[in-house]
Amino acid sequence: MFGWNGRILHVNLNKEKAVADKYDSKIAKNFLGGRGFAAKILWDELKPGIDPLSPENRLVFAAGPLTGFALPSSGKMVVAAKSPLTWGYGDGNIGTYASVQMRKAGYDAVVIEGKAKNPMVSLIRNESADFFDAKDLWGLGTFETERRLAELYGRTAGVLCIGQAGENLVKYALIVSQEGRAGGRPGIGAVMGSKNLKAVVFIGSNELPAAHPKEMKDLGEEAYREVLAKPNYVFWKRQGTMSTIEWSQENSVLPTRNYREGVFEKASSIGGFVMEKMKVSNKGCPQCNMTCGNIVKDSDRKESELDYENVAMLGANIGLGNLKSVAALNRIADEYGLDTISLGNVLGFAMEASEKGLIKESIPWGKFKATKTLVSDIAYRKGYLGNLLADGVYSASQEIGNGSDRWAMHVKGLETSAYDCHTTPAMALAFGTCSIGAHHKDAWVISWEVKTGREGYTAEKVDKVIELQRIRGGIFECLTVCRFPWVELGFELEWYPKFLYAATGVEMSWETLNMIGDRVFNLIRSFWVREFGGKWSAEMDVPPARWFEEPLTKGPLKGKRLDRFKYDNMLKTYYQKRGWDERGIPTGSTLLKLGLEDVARELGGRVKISL
Ligand code: PTT
Ligand code: SF4
Repeated sequence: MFGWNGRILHVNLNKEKAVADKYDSKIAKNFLGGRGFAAKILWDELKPGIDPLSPENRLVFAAGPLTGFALPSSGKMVVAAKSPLTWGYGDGNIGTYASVQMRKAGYDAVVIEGKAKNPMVSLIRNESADFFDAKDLWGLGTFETERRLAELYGRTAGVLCIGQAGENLVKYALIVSQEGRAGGRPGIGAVMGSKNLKAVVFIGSNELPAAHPKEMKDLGEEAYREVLAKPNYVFWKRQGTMSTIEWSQENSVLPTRNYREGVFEKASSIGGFVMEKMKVSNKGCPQCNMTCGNIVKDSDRKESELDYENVAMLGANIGLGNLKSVAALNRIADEYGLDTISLGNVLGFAMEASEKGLIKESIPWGKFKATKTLVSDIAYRKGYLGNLLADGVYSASQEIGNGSDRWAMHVKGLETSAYDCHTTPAMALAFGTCSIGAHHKDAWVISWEVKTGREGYTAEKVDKVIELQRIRGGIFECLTVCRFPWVELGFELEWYPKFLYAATGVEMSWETLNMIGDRVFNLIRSFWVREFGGKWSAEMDVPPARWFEEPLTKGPLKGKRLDRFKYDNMLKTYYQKRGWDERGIPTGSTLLKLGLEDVARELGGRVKISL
C-alpha cells in the first residue's frame, strides 16, 4: 500500500504491551482513515452498553492518508471513543505534531484499551511502545505537562495530554496539544483519564510511502502557493475565526445569555477588531501556512489562543464583555483541558438557574472572578455545583428539574456550539443530525442559510445539510485535513482527490468520496442506534426546546422562533433522503447499498429495521 502505512497499533494498558496489526487495503479504500477508521474500530471492538469510563472503552487516535505529507493544513488527527457525555459515538479533530509523528512512526491509528494501574505516559516510536510512570505529572495542567515532556523528548515530539479535568473525569474534558490545540469535545479527555493515561508521546522517523513522490512534491508546492494567493488570506491571518463574532452579531445568531438572544450588547468589545489590537502573534497546526491561532495576552498577563467558539461561549453566552477576561477563562480551560463550548454552555445554564432561584449558589451573569472560581470547581469537581456542572448540561437539568430541560442547550447530550438557531432552521437541523451531538463540524450551513434566506424549511436546505455532512463530516474528517482552506479561503475541493492520488495511487471520483462519507455517517448512526436500542427515536434529532418555545426578545429578529411542526417535517424529509425510517434508523437496503452488510445484520438483531 502507498499513502497508508497499513498498520494500526493496539496498546493494552493493563499488560503494558503493544501489538501492530496490518489491515486490509479494502478497509483503507472503504473508510479512508481518521473518523472512518475510528468509527469502524469502535463498531467492531466495543460491546454495546459498556460504560464509556470503564477499561473496556477504546481510545482511538486516527490520522488520514495525507497526514504527514507536505500538503496544506494536513497536520491534524481524529481522537475518538464512546462518549461519557452522550453514551454515543464521540470524536474531535485536533491539529498536532502527534498526527505527523504517529504516521512517521509507521501507524495510521493507535487504539488504546484497558487501564493502567497507576498514572502513566506512553511513548510510541518506530517499532516500539514504552510505558512510564506519570505520578509526577498527575495533577498538572496541560501546559506544564507538555513543557516537562518536551524537556525529556524534545520540542518536536508529538504530545497528546490531559489536564485536571480529564483526570477528574469531567464529562466534557478534551485532549490538548501544543498549548492551545484541543480536540475531543464529547469527553475524549475523560476517557483518557479513566485509563490513567496522562499523555501519549509520539516520535517517528520513517519516510511516508507516497505512490507518486515527485507529483506529491510539485502538487504540495503549488497548493501552498495557491493558499497564499487567495484574496482573503491576509484578513484571515489577521483575525482567523474571530471575525465571526461581528458576523454573528450582525445576523442575530451570537449565543447570548444561555441562547436566550442572538445579539449581545457588548459584542463589539469582544470581536475580531478588538482582538487584533491585543494580538501578539499567530500560532497554528503543523504543515499549515494559514496559522489561524490568535495569541493575545489575557487579564493574568498570560498567553491565550482565541477562536470564535471560545469567545462567543465564554463571552456573550455568559454575559462577559471584556476580551482580556474571556481570554483568561479560555486559557484556564486549555490548562485544565475543558472544552470551552460545553463549558460556556454549562456556565450560562448555571447563571440562568441562579437567576431563577433554582440553585442556592449566586452566579451572576458576566462576573469574571466568580466565574473563574466556578471553572476551577468544575475541573476539580469541587462542591455541589462544580460536581453537578462537570457532568454536562443535560445531566444538570435532570438533577435540578423545574422545567430547566427546556433551556438546557444540547442535542443527544452534547452542548450546542456557538450559533443561536431561533431563526435558522437548517442550522438547527445540522445540530439535530450531527454525528456526535450538537456540533457545527459536520454541517456549518448557517452562512449559506443566512445568505440564501433563513425563513424556509425547504427540501433544498435538507439537501445542503446532507451535502455538507458528506464533505465536512465525511471527507475532511476521514482525510483528517483541516477544512479551513476550503471554507474560509475558497481553496478548491478538486485539490483533494489529486492529493489522494499522489499519496496512495488510488483514483477516487467525488461520487466515490461522497459514498465513503455516507458509509461512515451511516456506520456512526448505527453505532448510536445499537447503543440506545429500543429507546432510540426521532426525538433524539430535535434541537433544544428554547429555540421553539421562547421567541427572541431583542435585536432585528425580535419575536422570531423555530416552528416545531415545520422542523419535524423537515426532519422527515431528511430521513427520506438519507434512506432512514421514521425513527431515523438506516434501513437494511441503505446499509447494503453502502457495503455495510455486517452492520445491517447486527443492527437487525437489536432493533427492528425496515428493509
Ligand atoms: C472543536 C471545537 C472548536 S471548533 C473550538 S474553536 W472552532 C473550540 N476550541 C477549543 C480550544 O481552543 N480550547 C479548549 N479548551 N476547548 C475548545 N473547544 C472547542 O472545540 C481547531 C480549528 C477550528 S477552531 C475549527 S472550527 C476547525 N475544526 C475542524 C474540524 O473539526 N475538522 C477538520 N477537518 N478541520 C477543522 N479545522 C478547524 O480547526 P473538536 P484545533 Mg478542535 C484552544 O476539537 O473536538 O473537534 O471541537 O482542534 O487543532 O484546536 O483546531 O472556531
Ligand atoms: Fe490549524 Fe488554523 Fe491551519 Fe486549520 S487553518 S490547520 S486550524 S492553523
